[in-house]
Amino acid sequence: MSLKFYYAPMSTASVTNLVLEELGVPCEKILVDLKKGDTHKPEFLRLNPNGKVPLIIHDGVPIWESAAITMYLGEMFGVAKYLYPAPGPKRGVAMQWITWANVTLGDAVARWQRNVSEWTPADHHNAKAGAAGLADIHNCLALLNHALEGRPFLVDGYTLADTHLNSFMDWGRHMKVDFSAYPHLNAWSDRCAARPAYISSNGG
Ligand SMILES: N[C@@H](CCC(=O)N[C@@H](CS)C(=O)NCC(=O)O)C(=O)O
Repeated sequence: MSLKFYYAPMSTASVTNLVLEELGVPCEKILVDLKKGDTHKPEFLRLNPNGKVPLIIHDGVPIWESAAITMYLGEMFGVAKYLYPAPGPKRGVAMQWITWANVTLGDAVARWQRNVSEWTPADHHNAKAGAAGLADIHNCLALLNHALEGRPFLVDGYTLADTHLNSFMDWGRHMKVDFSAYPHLNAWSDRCAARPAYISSNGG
């Protein structure tokens, strides 16, 4: 079995890094420099024409998009370790949360960031669109807080759906999003952060 993982620190690849840590699957990690434009070089684009990390190559086959990677790695390596549900409705619930993280929450995040952050030129900013993105982030966090009321994790015991979605919370805290109104979410996030894989991957 060969598994390569192309990553950059403080990027969407952090989600995949945590997933791989949880699974304990041996892989070759390949650091790419986003500032130097490594993901737009021909040798990288041949593997991922989308020009982004994360990218994994499993037994010679490139797979990109973090949600697909989490679900794929869960299916391949997570079921036997009770970190990903076997095929069936609970698998569906895990896929739902992973997809929701990238599509619904991810869209709100992208609209907020595009309109306020220093990574986008100031003349591309639209304050009202940025505020609407942030409001939608809070709608998502309220939904998640409600879903976690009275339950320890998203699907029965801890799964890679928790790993994946909690990684977005780390990013939100890094970006100084106010989480004070979401006690169930915060308690869940603390449970996720107590995992040995999480602690080791964060240098704790
Ligand atoms: N939808 C993609 C987003 C990946 C993404 O945006 N990666 C960024 C880092 S956070 C990247 O590689 N950017 C390099 C570039 O666009 O030049 C996923 O979830 O994998």
